[in-house]
Amino acid sequence: MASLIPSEKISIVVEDDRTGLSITTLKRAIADNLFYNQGKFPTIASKNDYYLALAYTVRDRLVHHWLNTVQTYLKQEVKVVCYLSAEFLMGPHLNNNLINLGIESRIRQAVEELGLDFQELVDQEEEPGLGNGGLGRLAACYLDSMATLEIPAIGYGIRYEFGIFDQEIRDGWQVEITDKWLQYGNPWEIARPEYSVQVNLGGHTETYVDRDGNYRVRWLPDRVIKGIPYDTPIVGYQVNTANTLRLWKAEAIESFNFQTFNIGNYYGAVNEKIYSENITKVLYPNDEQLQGKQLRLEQQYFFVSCSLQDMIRLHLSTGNSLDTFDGKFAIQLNDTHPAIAIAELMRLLIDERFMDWEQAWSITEKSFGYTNHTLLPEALEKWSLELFNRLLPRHLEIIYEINRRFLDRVRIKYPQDNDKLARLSLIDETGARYVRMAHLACVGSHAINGVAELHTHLLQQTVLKDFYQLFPEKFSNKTNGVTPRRWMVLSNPRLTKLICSKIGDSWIKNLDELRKLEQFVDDSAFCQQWQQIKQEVKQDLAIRIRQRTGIIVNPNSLFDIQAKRIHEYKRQHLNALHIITLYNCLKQNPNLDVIPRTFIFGGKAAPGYWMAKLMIKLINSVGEIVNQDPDICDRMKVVFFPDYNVTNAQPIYPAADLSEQISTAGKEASGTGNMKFSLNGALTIGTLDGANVEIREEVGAENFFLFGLTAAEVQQLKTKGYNPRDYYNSNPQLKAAIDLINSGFFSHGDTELFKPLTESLLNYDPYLLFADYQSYIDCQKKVSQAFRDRANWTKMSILNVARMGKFSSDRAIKEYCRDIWNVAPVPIELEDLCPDGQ
Ligand code: 475
Repeated sequence: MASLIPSEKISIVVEDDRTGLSITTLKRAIADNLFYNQGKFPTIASKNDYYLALAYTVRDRLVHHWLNTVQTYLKQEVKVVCYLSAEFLMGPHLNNNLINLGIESRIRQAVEELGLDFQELVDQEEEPGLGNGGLGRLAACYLDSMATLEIPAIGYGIRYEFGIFDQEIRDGWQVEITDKWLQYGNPWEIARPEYSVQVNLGGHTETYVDRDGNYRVRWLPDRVIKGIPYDTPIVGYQVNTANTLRLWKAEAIESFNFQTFNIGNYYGAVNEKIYSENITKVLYPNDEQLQGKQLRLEQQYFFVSCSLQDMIRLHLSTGNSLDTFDGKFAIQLNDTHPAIAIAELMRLLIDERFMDWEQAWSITEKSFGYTNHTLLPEALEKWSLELFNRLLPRHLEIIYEINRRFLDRVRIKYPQDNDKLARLSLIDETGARYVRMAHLACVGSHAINGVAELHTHLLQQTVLKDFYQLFPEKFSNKTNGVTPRRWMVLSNPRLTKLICSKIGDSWIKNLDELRKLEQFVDDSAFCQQWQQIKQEVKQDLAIRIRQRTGIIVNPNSLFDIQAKRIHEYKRQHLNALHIITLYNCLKQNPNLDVIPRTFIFGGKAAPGYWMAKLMIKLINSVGEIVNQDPDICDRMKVVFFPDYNVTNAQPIYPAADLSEQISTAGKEASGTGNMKFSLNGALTIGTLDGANVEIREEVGAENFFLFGLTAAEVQQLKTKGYNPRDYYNSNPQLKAAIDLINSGFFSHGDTELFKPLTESLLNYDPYLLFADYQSYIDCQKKVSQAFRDRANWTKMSILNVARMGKFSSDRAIKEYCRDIWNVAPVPIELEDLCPDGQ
C-alpha cells in the first residue's frame, strides 16, 4: 500500500531546542529532555536520568545528519557497503558522538553550568558489548572509518539482549555476571517495526511446476519468526555523514499463537513466543572456539536472512530490478559467521524471485567478499549435515547444487585428483559429514582476504591452499587498522592536545601525518611534555586500579600490560612465567638493582574454557604472593584488572610503557590491541606474528623488542618433534618457575590446583612456551635496561607514535573500497534546517 502523505504540504520546522548549539539552548534542551522524556523533576532525577537527558540532547543534534544521509543514498541510488557481522563491539556512544560531531566542549560546558559532573554522566552509559574481542571491535572501527570517509554503509548484525558477560574476580577466579545493557533503556537506537521481516526455519521442501512449466522448489517451514530492525546512527568525524547500524531482534510472529490459545493451551502459546525470542537473547561468549550449537546456527541464519531481505526491499523500493543488485550492494562477510548468506541470497533470487541459477549465481559471486580472521583449526566453522538439514533443508539442497557445479569445474582443471576434490568439497566427508562454511564463503565470493600480511600468506599456504591454487586472483591482504578517533582522541585527550599543538589536527583524519612528530624527537621540552603526559595517565590508571582491586601501584614503575582475551595461544602464562622468574631472582638476590615493574593483565576467558580460567587464577595467585612479599619492596606488582571491555580499555592503552604481544608465531591473525598500544606510545615486546611484523617494519627494528621463533621455525620444530621436557630439564630458571607453581607455593599448599596447566606444558606445550621462554626472558632484560635510559625510551615512544599512520582503519577501509567493494565517497549536503540561533 502506498502511503498517502501530502509531503509538499508538511513543512518541518526543526525547533532550535533540538538543534541549537549555544550553551543556553543546550542547557534548556537537557532540562526539557529530563522533564518530558524522563518524566522527572530535577530534584529527584538520578544520574542515569541526567545521562539519558543528555544522550537525547546529543541524539537530537545528529538526527538531521542521519536522515539526510539515508535520503541522499536513496535518491542518488549509490552503491552501499553492507558489512555483515555477528558481532559489533561498539563501546559507549556518547563521548564518541560528541567528538565526531565536534561539540564536546560546548556540551561539557552546558552540563557543568547545570551543576552536573560531566564525567559522572558519561560513566553512566552501559556499553553495548555485542562482541567477544578483536573481530567485533574491528567491525566497530570499520563503521567509524566508513562514516568518516563518507562511504555509504550499513552494518547488519544481531541485537543481543545480553551481550558479553561482565567479569568479576572472586578468590582469584573469573565469575560471569549477566550483562543487562538494555535494562535502563538505550537512547541511541530507534526501532523500525515497519521494516520487520519474516524468517523461516525447519520443515521440508517440495517441488512443483509453475505456470510456465518450470520445475520450482518451495520451502514449507515449521517455524516462522519475525525480525525487527533497531537502528543506531554512526556519525563520521567532522563530516555530515551518519551511517546506520541495523541490528535485528527476534520476536514471535504474533504475541500469541491464537490457535493454540483458543484450544486452551495458554502456556504452550506463550512458550512459542519465548522460543522465538531466544534467538537473539544472548551472545555466544566463545572467542575462536566453535561448538556446533543449533541456536548459534539459528542466530546466524536469522540475521543474515533479515539483512538480505532488507537489501532487496531497499533495492526494489527505488524502482530497480534485481538484475542490478550487485551493482548496488557490496556485501562483506566478517568471517564465516554470516556465510550462510551465500545460500540465502541464491534461495531468495531463485525460489522467491524466480531468477535462473546462472544469473543468480553471477549476482551472488559479484556481491560477496569474505574476510578470514583466524587460522586456528578449532575456529573453522562446520555444521553437521543432520543439523543443517533439520534447520535449513532448502539451503542444504542449494549448497549441494553449488558444490556439484563447483566440483565439476575442479574436475576439468584437475582430472583424476580425487584427494583434491575431497579437500575442496563444501562437504567434509572424512568422518561424520559436515558443511564447511569457509569453503562456501570462498566459492561464493569474488574476494577473499586475510587481516595481516603474514596471516594472508599463511592462509594461502595452509588452510585455503587449494582455493588459492584454484583462484589466486580472488585473494588479497587487508591489514587491519583501528580508529584514531576512539583510540587516541577520545581515550588519550592529553596526548591528542600535545600532538595538535605541534602539528595541527589533520592527522586525526590522515594518520600518516603523525610522521611530522619525528622532527621533535630531539626537542627536549617536547620530550619532557611527552614523558609528563605518560606519567599523568599512569597516575590515573593507578587510581582506577586501586579503586577496582585495592592494589596500590607505583606510577613511576614500568607499566607492562597484556590486555586481550585469555587464550593459550596468546600465552598470558608465558608472561606469568617471566613474573615468577623475576620473583625468584629477587628472592635469591634481595638487593638486585631492578627496574620496578607493574604487571597488568586484563581479559575475559570463555566460560567453558577451563585452561583459560585456570590461567586467570594463576595470575591472581602469583599476584597475591608477590604483592605482599616484603622482600620485594614494591619492586613488582601484579594486577588483574577485572572486566576488560571497551570502556575499561580506553584508560589502559594510554598508560602502558610496554605492550605484550607474545602469541606463538603463526597463531594471531593480526591483533589490533598491538596497534592501540603503540599508537599511544607504548613500546612492544612481541613475536613475529600477525600485524606485529608490520608494526616492527614501520616503527623500525630498533624501536621494537623482538623475541621468539618465527612461524616457519615453529612449523619446523613441530615437524621435527617438540619435547617441552627437554627445555624444562636443561633450563634451571624455567625448571624453578614450574617447580614453584607445582610446589603449591602460590596455592596455599595445594599442589594439585595448577597441575592441569603445568602438566599440559610439560607433556604437550602446544603453543611452545618452553621453546620461547629463554628468548622472552632475555628480551625482557633488554626492556628493563632500555627503560633505565628514560630519555631514550621517550624518543622510542615518540617514534612509535609518529610511525603508526599505516594502522589507521581509514587506510584499511580505503583499500577495501578500492580493491574489493568498488565504492566511492558520497558527500552529504545538509539542508540548513535551522541555523544555529542564540
Ligand atoms: C583475531 N572471534 C585477531 C581480529 O581481525 C584479529 C571467533 C568465533 C566466534 C566468535 N568470535 C570469534 C575471532 O575469531 C576473532 O576475534 N579473531 C580475531 O580477529 C580482527 O586481529 O588476531 O584473533
